[in-house]
Parts: sequence; structure tokens; C-alpha cells
Amino acid sequence: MRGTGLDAIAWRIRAASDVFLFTHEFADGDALGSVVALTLYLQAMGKTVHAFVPGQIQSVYRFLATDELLNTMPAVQAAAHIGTAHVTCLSADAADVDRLGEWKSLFLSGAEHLVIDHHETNAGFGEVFAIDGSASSCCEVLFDLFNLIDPQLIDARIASALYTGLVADTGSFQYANTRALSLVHGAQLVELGASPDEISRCIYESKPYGSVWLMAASVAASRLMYGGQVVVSYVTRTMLEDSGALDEDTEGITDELRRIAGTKAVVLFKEASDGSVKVSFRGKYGFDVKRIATAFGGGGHVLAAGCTITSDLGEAEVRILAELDRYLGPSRT
Ligand SMILES: [Mn+2]
Repeated sequence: MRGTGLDAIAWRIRAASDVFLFTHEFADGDALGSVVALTLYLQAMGKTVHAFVPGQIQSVYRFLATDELLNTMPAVQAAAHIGTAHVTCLSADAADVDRLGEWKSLFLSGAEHLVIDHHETNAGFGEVFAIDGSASSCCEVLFDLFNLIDPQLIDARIASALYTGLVADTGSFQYANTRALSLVHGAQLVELGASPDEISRCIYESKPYGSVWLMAASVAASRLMYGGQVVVSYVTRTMLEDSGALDEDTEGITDELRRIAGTKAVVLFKEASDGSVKVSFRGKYGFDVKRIATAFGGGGHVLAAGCTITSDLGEAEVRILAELDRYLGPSRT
């Protein structure tokens, strides 16, 4: 655990009355599970809570009541409120402040800034921060925090949100970040009312048709490089439009590509609506993809990382492959 620690966070939360919650753009199951769990838990503590999630929220996570609980305060009202009241801003699962997307300036306007995360690359951008790089997910860190503050307040809905984050970030307890404690925490959350079969059905068997179609298109567009050690693929604006999928529906494509035998790394280039390219990396067999993402100002974990490149897709690919050449080159075939 790095930073001022969970005790300091717990102390600030107990003292707070008005809390704004934040998480990273392209919010995944851990990000959404974190802000939903925090919203419910802080409400149970009697706090006034508003959560600000950038972009559109993936529809597969609606079962967490994301429509009712998140983005409930309009931006103009939030900006006015934070200017007059003492608002505690809490960021969960975001590795740096830029990842808060369109809500970054709102976060920075707060009276105090708390950061809870599990990304090793997080430098700790709040005055009070707790970063547990050994935790599989931010939800695992939050479970520790909630147990520290008051375990009695963890009801079945909060347990379900936390379990969702655990399942999402560990790939259903399959990835290298699954430690014995993750399974212990999972078991405890099930005891508290999380339903493993219901949650996995909601996450993995409730995708919009367009999302599955887009995955198929991306698999079809993929190619193997560096003697089959790397699989590279794309999600272009055209593919998104043809599929009818949302930007947020691309989660799962990298997981599909990493199934291929012999691959050490997955690189997925996604054309963003703002003209930049989001690059997602996944590593296998300990192949460190974080060093590639950080070379372009990104971050993440050794086996799962990402960065944003401000260029067209072709240029982004040229730059990433030049970096990959350093580790796997010279031959790209
Ligand atoms: Mn996470």
C-alpha cells in the first residue's frame, strides 16, 4: 500500500458531508462497481453523494442501477455547487487525473481530493491517497476500506457491486492478479449477498448484438506479428458505425484476442471520437506491456495497460510497432 493509507481516507470520509465521486473514462466493471458501491455505502453513512462518470455508461452494467445512481447531477449545477460548498472529491480506479475525462476540472475544484486505486503507475494525485498495487481491483481496496469504517453497512447491493469489480478485473478469477486474498474477498462478498451466477450472466451474457458483431469484425481484422507473439487489431470509426456498437462496448475484444495460442501480447487500436487513438495492451506469460504504454504517457499494470496517441490510426500503429521492435524485433513477420 502506497500513500497516506486507508486510515487517512476513512478519517476524511467520516468527516465529510458532501462527496463527489469520480472514476476513469471508458469505465469498466471495476470502475463502475467502485462508484456504485461507494455511492451506496456513503449514502448508508448518511452522506450526500453524487458520482460523475465520463462518457456513456456501458449498458451491460445497468444491473448495478447505474442509471439511477450515477451522473444524477447536471454539470452546470455541479460546478455551481462545488464553488459554494465544501465538497470532498474522491477518485476511484483512475491511474491519473487526466483519466477523469470531462470531469477532471470538477474534481480539481473540490475542497479536498482523495484517491483510492490499485494501479502501480498511479503517482497519487490527491492530498490523501491509498494505492494498493497488490489488489486485483479497486473494488478489493474499497472492501478493505468499508470493513475498516463499518462492516455492518455492507449490504447485498454493495457486495454485488464490489464483486462485479473483482470479477471484471480478474477475468472471473483467471488473471495473474488473482491472489489468494481475492478469492477470500470474493467468498466474503458472496456471503454478504453477491450472486456469482447472476453477476456473470449480467456481465458476460447480456451484450448488445452490435458489441458481439464488433468483436467478430475486430477478430477478423486482426493479424499476427513477430512470429505469432503479438496479435494486433483495430476498432475504427467505420467498424463502430457499421456495428451500431458504442465506444464503451469494446470491452472484451482484447480478452477474445488473448485466447490465441502462443501470443505474448495483444495490441488493440481504437479510433476515438475526438480524433485520437486509444491503444489497449494485454500481456501474457509475464510480458510487460506497461513499459510500452508508459513510453507514450499511458499507464496501467504489467499485463494490462493503455495509452492515448494524438494522431491518426496509421501513425499510431507506426509509433507503437517501433516501440515493440525494441523488445521483439527486428522481424515483424
Ligand atoms: Mn481496476
